[in-house]
Amino acid sequence: MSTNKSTLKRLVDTAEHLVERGIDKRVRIAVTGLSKAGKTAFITSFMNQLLHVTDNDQLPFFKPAKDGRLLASKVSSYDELHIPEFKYKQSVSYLVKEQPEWPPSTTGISQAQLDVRYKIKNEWLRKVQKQSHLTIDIIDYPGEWLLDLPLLRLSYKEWSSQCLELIKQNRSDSIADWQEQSGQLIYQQPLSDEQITEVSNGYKTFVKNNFSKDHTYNLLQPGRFILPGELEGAPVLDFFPVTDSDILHSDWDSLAQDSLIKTLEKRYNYYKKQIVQPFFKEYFEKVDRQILLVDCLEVLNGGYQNYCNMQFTLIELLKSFHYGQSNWLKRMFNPSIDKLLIAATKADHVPPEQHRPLEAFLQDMLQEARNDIQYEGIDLETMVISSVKVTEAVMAEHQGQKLMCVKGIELESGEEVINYPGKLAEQLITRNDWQEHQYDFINFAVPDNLTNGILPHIRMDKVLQFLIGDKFR
Ligand SMILES: Nc1nc2c(ncn2[C@@H]2O[C@H](COP(=O)(O)OP(=O)(O)OP(=O)(O)O)[C@@H](O)[C@H]2O)c(=O)[nH]1
Ligand SMILES: [Mg+2]
Repeated sequence: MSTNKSTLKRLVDTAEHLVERGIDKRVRIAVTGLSKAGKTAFITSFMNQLLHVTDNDQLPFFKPAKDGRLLASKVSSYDELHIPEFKYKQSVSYLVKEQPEWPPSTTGISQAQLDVRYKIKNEWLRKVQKQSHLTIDIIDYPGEWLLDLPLLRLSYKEWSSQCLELIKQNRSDSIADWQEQSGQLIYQQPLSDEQITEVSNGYKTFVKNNFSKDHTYNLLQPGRFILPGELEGAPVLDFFPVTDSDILHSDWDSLAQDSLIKTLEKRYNYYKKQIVQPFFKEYFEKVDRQILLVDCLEVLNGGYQNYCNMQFTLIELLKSFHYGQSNWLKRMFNPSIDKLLIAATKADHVPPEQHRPLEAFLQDMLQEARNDIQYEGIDLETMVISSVKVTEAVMAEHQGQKLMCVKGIELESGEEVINYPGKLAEQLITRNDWQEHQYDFINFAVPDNLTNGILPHIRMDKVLQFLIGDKFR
């Protein structure tokens, strides 16, 4: 009798083990986006919606929640102890405190881990086990560092040529200073470390100035030149591109190892190998799902050149993440991203009737990349979302016409305003298309009424459904 019992128990244990193995227990999500795209706000809201999943009636399109199958969720302590924890509580407290603010810009890496317990739906699996859990990993990092990803594909010469092109397109005073300084260098001869540091500092100033200048979205690299983090002042950041086209087109093979050009090339390769590669290996290697957040509104405000810059930068970034078998990153790190969501963030700046044209604009901007990725058989969607909705849509008079506008607190003035940002065109491809349209998107502050704990949003339920809905089987 007892033998039968123990056999039965063993069988049940084995069946449960098989069920556990058959269910995905873990999903790692890469939140990608340039600086200020809204990554931190997104992660905060994503966690907030899930942590309130049992009392959250704002998630009609997140099926497992709607079906009442999500039982509980909690922030769990992270098992990779060397990575700092994402400060979720602190992030939410910025939004809900007495004088609310947006959480500050990110300066280092942190990781969040959420556990969700749920009722199993699959009737076969349910015969053995009623419940399971899913662990969700998300990382947050400064957008600037993402800009280094494409460097992994570029040699020093290729990177220098790319820099030269970007400099030609985006002339500025600070580059003129640096070009004068670097124009005097004799690349075929050695240069002292002190002098290399000096010229490199000039290049850093140019990169920093240009980066912070009204979101020009240039692919200015290295990202650590803009935000060095713990590498501030480290010699690994002492290099710069060659932007002299004669030198660029010359043969470097015969140059001495201690020539300036070879030294710069070595430092560039060192930076790639010691800084960029480990960063991406650690944080993007095991990614299952990806969301790319795009701030289309800044671009619409900025005009044609900004549009071209952002388009180029995002396409380069997405290329680095290519999803098919032949991809370099896949070969190197073997990631397996099977779903990509490209989302226009901050949709609460736009009245709802303009969400569709905004999505069309986003689709158009990334048409080429979307085609390539879809070709690889990846599940790809575009959406227009707001992680934290801080405005409301109102009908108001604008230049003698009754129009749908958005009402909120203007960030700059702290005053309540009604804003009509302009009529979004679905296609803004040529310079002429851009000249016909003027946009006026303003930044909104967080109102002081988000105190009930659940952050208002636009389509975060659809985001949850797309990114993790299928994991609750
Ligand atoms: N109205 C509105 N504004 C948003 C929303 N999400 C982000 N913002 C605004 O965008 C700013 C930047 O958002 P973050 O989440 O800090 O952006 P980030 O991508 O984390 O930026 P870095 O950490 O600098 O890389 C915020 O301070 C807000 O002003 C949103 O859903 N609605
Ligand atoms: Mg951030």
